Amino acid sequence: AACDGLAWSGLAWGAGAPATQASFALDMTRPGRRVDPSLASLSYETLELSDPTFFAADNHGLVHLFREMNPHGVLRIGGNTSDDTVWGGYKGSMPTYVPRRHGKLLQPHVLKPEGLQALAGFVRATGWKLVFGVNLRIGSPEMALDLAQTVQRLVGDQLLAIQIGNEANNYEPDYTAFDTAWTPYAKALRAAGLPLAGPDTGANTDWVIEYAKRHARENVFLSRHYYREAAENGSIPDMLAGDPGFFGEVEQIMRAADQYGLPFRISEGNSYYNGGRDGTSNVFASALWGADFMLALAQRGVAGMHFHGGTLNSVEASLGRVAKAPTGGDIVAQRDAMASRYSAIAGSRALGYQPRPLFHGITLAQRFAGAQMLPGRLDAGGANLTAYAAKQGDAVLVALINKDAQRDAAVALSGLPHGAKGELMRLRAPALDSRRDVSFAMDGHVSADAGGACRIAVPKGSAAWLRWA
Ligand code: BDP
Repeated sequence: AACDGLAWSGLAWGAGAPATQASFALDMTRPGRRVDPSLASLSYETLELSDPTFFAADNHGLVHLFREMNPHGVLRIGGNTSDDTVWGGYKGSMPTYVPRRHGKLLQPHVLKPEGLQALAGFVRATGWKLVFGVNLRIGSPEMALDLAQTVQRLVGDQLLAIQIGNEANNYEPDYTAFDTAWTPYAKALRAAGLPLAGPDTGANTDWVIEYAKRHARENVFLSRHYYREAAENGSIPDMLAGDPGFFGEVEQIMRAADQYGLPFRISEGNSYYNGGRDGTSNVFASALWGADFMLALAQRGVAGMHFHGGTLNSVEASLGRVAKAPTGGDIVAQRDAMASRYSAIAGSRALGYQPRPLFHGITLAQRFAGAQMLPGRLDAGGANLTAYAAKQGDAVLVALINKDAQRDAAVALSGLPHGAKGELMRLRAPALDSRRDVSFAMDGHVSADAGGACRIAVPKGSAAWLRWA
């Protein structure tokens, strides 16, 4: 059929091995969740604000990549360094405070007003909304209020919420202790009319549910973090195997979120904590992981996924470590070395910025923004293949993500609008461990037959995105 010929053209197939036969049958009759336009979002350390030229309106390269990723994104500022930071604009007294990371005593970072002013300009230039984290660990609601009010004054309507504390599960013994520490902050911030979100816990689903029960009315969204594992345990096969257990937790949280009418956001996360894993978090496999992860979240109704990243310096500092960036190589390698392992964006103001492989996976999933997810029946034929579909106005979207390192897949799609014309984009790279030469680009047109069927080739370690008009 015409559909086969076009879809299969121009693809390099593996050495003779026959493709795995897979099928994906769309069900147009039961539309599911609507994908929030802010699905593709980012998270950065508070320490990033110590360089007021980084998040700045005239840091054009960074502004451009944010806008390219998502014109409706949300920037979350926080991480460990939010709880290690004192607000330089605060004139009152505060408790004596010595942050500790991995047993090491640290000097608190001082956030200067210039950093916040520049951030406000960056937020305006990108059109992104802002979620800003204040220091809970220090136990000073007064300082947090002063900081949050300053943020609100500078950022205005683009301030989506203030979060209180980062992963308090790492320093409070239990939920009750967290709630007790959180309450005076929340009272002060609410009294000043500031919007709140939380609990921004690392991995405690029960905290999110308890928080929803107690505080739903005081919050604009619910949040927790996600990392698959520690960097030491990371690998490409492990990352691409997926994490089905986590989606069970997402479904539990979504039941509470729906009950209380609040959106749920993964306010920070990435493949592997402890800064990400070199050769895994920063190679092409992470693009397939990221696209699949975002769409699996969107299908369950999660409003936003904030990929954590930023400079190597600030992420290493968040772990109580000092960065030693490798030097040398061409400009691409030099920019790559500036960024934390899992960052979706690499580079610096002086060297220029460039998308990491993950960035391209994020933009694939973000093409579902505003669409309504559709259920489908997938028979992956034994390959590590995932499939998603959605309705976007009159168009139907399909994503086919072949995370398999060995098996090319031939996917028989059915249930498409009869005779529909489709455009095909492919996300690919020379290999799963490629650090560069990743592309997400148009690869021609395909049309469904009179019965609404079409076969699409998805080579191993690649993804296809289709839009049927
Ligand atoms: C999270 C912290 C963040 C770290 C990250 C990591 O919030 O500050 O950079 O882990 O370990 O728990 O990579």
